[in-house]
Amino acid sequence: MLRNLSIITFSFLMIGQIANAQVTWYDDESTWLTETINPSLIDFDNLSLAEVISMQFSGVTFSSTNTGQPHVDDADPGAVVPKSSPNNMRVRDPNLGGGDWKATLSSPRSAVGFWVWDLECVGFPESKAILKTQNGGTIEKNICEIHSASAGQDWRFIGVTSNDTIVSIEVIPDGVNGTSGDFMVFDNFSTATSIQSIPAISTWGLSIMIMLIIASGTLVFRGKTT
Ligand SMILES: [Ca+2]
Ligand SMILES: [Ca+2]
Repeated sequence: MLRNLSIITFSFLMIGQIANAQVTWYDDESTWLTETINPSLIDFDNLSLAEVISMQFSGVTFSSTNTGQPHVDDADPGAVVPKSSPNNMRVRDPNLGGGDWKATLSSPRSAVGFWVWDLECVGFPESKAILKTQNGGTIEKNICEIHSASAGQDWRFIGVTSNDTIVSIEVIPDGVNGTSGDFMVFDNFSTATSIQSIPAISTWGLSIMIMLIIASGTLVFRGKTT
């Protein structure tokens, strides 16, 4: 009976952990790097100019939503200088020159980071990222809450870590499919394993240990009464 109770408690502990995915957002790459291990960088620099960005990279598939059409672009004299040369990832939308994109992860990773050029939170304050985790559902974040003071033509880092495996991240500039909106360019997309996800494994171990102690206590108790 006691052992059954411990198994049930353990199961609830598992469900409780994965049903409450905790995420942390970062505006600074160096801080994000200290909270992650084994980062893997996609810099788009080995692709051809104007190439559609899709399935070229192991573990990550880029796709278009709302006609974002992520594709390769290079330096734009007087405006965009890639974060890493020669290429960046550009999106387009027939209505405004911007658009949104989605990165779907096929490898189990719990951290994502990327750089965005020309995020404007003055005038276009509602740009957002939509994060989906394996067991924790969908988490929406206004990226202007990460870079509230940003305005215009500079590179800004946006990172996130989770205690749950990340399935996908979608970025939607304010005004997509409207008559005007915030045009952006992206570069240096990274995935990693979040340190935040590692304590969960320790907690699982602790739960298993508690279950074993209770189970062994039950056996001792039974031994004394038979
Ligand atoms: Ca690049
Ligand atoms: Ca812009």
